[in-house]
Amino acid sequence: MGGMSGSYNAVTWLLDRNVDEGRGAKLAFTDTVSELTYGDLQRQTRRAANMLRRLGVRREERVAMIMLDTVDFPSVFLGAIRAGIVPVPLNTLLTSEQYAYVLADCRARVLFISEALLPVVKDVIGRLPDLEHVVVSGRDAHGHKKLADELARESDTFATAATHPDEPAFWLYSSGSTGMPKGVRHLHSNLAATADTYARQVLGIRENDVCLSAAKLFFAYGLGNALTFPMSVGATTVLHSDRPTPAAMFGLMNKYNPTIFYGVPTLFAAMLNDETMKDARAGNRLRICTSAGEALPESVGNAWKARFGVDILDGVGSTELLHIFLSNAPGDIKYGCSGRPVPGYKVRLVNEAGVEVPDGEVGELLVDAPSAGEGYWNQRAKSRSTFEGHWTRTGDKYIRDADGRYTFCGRSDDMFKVSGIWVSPFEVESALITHPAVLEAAVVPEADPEGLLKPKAFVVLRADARTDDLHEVLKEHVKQKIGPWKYPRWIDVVDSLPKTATGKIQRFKLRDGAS
Ligand code: 3SK
Repeated sequence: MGGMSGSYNAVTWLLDRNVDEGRGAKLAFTDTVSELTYGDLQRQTRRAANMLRRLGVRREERVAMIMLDTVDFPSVFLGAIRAGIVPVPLNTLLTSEQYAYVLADCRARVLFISEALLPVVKDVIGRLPDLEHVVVSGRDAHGHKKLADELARESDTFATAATHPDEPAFWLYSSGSTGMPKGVRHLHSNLAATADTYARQVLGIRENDVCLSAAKLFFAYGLGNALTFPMSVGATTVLHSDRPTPAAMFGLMNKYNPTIFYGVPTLFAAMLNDETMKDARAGNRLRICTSAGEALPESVGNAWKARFGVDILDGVGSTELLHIFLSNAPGDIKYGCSGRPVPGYKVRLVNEAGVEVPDGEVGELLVDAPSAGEGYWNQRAKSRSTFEGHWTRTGDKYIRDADGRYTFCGRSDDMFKVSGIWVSPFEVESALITHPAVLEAAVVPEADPEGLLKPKAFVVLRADARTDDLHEVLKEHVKQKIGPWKYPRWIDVVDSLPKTATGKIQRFKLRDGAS
């Protein structure tokens, strides 16, 4: 990561360096309709930077992006950063009210939006005093500015803003498992920090890699997977704007032969279990898969390896820390755990008094990360309790074994005590899904008639599940697996579980009294 003293603009390092080093003609992004080489992308980002200046946006001001994964995403995101303007990519699955909140919160001057998503913000746009322009990516701008036309007007020369490595480059909103989203300010140096650690030292990413990410670019996991990491070495990314269904993923794998596939546990399980995809292959160049968002069940990791001959590196990251900080690594994989600290990241497990716990005891995970955000926008109390000097509190409970591997035990706020003993919903869920009838499970505390908390499970069954005596069978199964007091006293069979856009189970929505 050269040039970190004095001025440093992330786009110079991520994009211009590829052109300077002779990769101008190399394919950077394809979205199956359009393609951009590194040279094309350099020109597009310069046009985007000029356009933003023409629209009157000044350095450090924000522009929001509600954009599907097409080649327009990197053009806008990197174009803004080049101009020292701060792009704020937003989850494309929010409701109108959530957009109203977030767009007002970040005070975006310009909104870039994919045509298909316009209806959701139609009634919100007029309510935002700071919003001056809406620019639409797509064929029809519906009375707004059309991105392709705006870019075509601009020159492809631009003097990149001389930003500071510690200057905010972009924001990402952290959904968390409860409450309103919080804007995390990420710095110019943070992108290279994730590429130099996880991507280079764990994935061993290289120039001839072809990357396919099920997680979208608006999500920190997807942004690293499909933009920062491949661009850091001049590799190629395949973008996909629709839902990442098993059929879509297998289709792209066979068409583009990715070498790295970045998924999430639910998708890996769905790809393995889809009856119509029983003979599907994962292309012929796949060398590594990654998983994040929630812990990968051991059974899924083993089944994937058995079927495709490729390991899934399970890891954990956060929006606050930009990418993965604990991970399994090639040649050092233990399914069922999150692996070890990524080189460059330090971790501590502490009890409620802030004292480090020994191996074998559950503690909250704190991380000292080179890629930590500098705080939440306009949320001082929450910033202070999350970003504590060098250490960032993750809110995740972990246990470390004698080998130095970390296993997830649940969110701090999801753990509960049964008969005075901590129960990790995650442990009960993991036990449930080892039963052949269960596809997915979520466990929450529920008060029994005496007012004492006991585990309650919500399960999604596999299509071929036998349901005779199911409740008793599952209770007995959990008792056998993890101990008699942890079994779910109540089991509800449901069609699906509530999840965040990033695949985390929203247990709070299942708790007693939640509407
Ligand atoms: O949820 C995760 O594990 C994750 C991984 C990478 C980046 C961001 C997140 C939330």
